[in-house]
Amino acid sequence: MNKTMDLQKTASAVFARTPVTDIHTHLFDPAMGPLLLWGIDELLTYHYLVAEVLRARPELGTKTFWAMPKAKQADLVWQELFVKRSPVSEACRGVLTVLKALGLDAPKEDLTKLRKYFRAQKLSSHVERVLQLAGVKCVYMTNDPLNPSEQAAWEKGFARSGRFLAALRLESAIKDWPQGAGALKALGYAVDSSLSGRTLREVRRYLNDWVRRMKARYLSTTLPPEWRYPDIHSSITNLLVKAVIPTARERGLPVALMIGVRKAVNPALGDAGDSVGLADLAALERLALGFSDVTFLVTVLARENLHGLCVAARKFKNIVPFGCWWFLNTTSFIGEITAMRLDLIGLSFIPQHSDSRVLEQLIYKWGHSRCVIAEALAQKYADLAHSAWPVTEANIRRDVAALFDGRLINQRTSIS
Ligand code: RAT
Ligand code: ZN
Repeated sequence: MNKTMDLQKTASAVFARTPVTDIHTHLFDPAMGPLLLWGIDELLTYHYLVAEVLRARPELGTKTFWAMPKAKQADLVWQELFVKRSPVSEACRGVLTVLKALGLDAPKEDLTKLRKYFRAQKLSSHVERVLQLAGVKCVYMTNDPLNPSEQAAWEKGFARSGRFLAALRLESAIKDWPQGAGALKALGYAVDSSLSGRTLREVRRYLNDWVRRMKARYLSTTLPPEWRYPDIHSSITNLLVKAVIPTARERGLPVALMIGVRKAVNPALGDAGDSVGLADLAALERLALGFSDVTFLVTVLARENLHGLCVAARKFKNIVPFGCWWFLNTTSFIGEITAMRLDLIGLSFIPQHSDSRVLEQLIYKWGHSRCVIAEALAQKYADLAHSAWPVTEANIRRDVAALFDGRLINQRTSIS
């Protein structure tokens, strides 16, 4: 590649042509029916925007907001955050990116017309179009067998789409034990609150059964900032260490840990009510050391933890940092985080996941991420060119594929 070559353009163009594997979303296989959220009302009532509209209307009671029908909530969000103010936040801009990509003229269309457009779509072709516009090859779902509607869909069975892969989510079963015990019992697992040997065996049986049934590719859970390892008094640590990790190891699957969320600090806000806290990464390092043949896909919620996570990954090859999670999924943070990861761990991380909850969000979450990740990569290639290292388009293609095709999920880590 000659020196005048515009690395930024090349990196962006390569990236635009590289289909990504989105390793964490809350989307569902279209065959699972209403579980897959899509359309303008869902986009506007995304919990990120709920938090923002309640700030715009501080006198409005949260209960009053939740009592409104979804379309009315969406009307309010549109009025307050798009009409009365400029929609500058990441989540607001995201809606505009989606509408533009779908060929809709947001400022000229009112919600009625936008609703009409979405109502006219046939879901199967709309899903394909959205994936194509987002440049996404396949997405991982977040699958919880203890969610009654999800359980019913799995038990009934459906023709799986190759685009929607499964990941078994663990909180409902193992967090705040023995809260999950009742639901496990109802499914026929002979657990009790004591975490005795039989209970652990039964939890493992539950995990094995559902990994098999869903063809789950990894097991995942969020963890609070207070999570520690070792910790003989903590039920979640005991369940992780004695049930989840042994099952993952036996089946050759990774465990995804999403650390640093403080759940329901403002319960009235529902999904929008969770907050952030600083994780103890020394606990993660001890876990990685103790289970050196298990891959841990790790994301953290606190910006202050990102550097420590890169350092931990340098020490433990079985830690794979992934994504810019939730409050860090904004263009300014993605740029900063990606540059730091490239500096510290080269190409051995998964730069982003979308966390989309509404189908069309794939378009903006990947659109916005692609721009800044391409910039961060281009800067690295410019540095290499400056050091007289030949940067070729083929090499850029190879690197971008390694970052985004999901291969790190399947990497095997041998015992140290
Ligand atoms: O980013 C989000 O939408 C959060 O509400 C959570 O879903 C988080 O990503 C999680 O998976 O718990
Ligand atoms: Zn999520």
